[in-house]
Amino acid sequence: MITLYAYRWVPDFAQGHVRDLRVRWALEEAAIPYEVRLIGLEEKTSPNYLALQPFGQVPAIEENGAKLFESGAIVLDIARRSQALMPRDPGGRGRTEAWMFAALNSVEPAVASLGEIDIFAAGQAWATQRHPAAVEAVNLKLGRLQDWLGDRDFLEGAFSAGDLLMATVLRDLGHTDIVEQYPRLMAYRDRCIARPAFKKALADQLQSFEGHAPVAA
Ligand SMILES: N[C@@H](CCC(=O)N[C@@H](CS)C(=O)NCC(=O)O)C(=O)O
Repeated sequence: MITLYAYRWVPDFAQGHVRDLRVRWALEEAAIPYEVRLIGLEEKTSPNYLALQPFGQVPAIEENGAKLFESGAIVLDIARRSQALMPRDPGGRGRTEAWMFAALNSVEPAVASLGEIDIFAAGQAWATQRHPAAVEAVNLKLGRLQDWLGDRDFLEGAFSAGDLLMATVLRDLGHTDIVEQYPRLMAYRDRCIARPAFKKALADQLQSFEGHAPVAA
């Protein structure tokens, strides 16, 4: 049985966006059962946890003694087990992997940079100055992505792990209205997150925070 490590609690802005969501979603799509081990934020840098996730982050998984970290690597591992996330033929596999890398390495950095500016550094002089260029960088990626999508429902025919990761990255722009400026991209994101597996994964992550807020000293 896979054990997924996730946080017991995170601040409101992060709830529903913590990256164990990607793993939960992939496991739901693949219909692979799993259990969740919730850790406190203070536990993420414990020697035991660092042996599992060298950077003290979530997600990480353990299965029969085998450990894996990085949401992309874990989703890839799950995708390799299920045609619900990745076709069997080498060409189809390659295209799925390319879109997984594209989501995490070509689109997510621009999205994360804007999130850093808007959420973590809001109001700071450097952030205000950097904001227009960060928005432009996101627009550049989203425009290209929308062009690629054209009339497709998904990036490559059927839904795959590439769509799963791309949709989670697009969701992280939820504090802005940028995706809404790209109607086909917005429809694509909404098509992905309308999937029952996503809804279950999201509900499960949100549910895990309930009753776990830190008590003020
Ligand atoms: N590249 C890593 C990033 C993981 C990551 O940033 N995790 C966040 C939660 S979404 C975290 O644990 N943050 C706490 C920290 O960095 O100390 C992955 O995709 O797994």
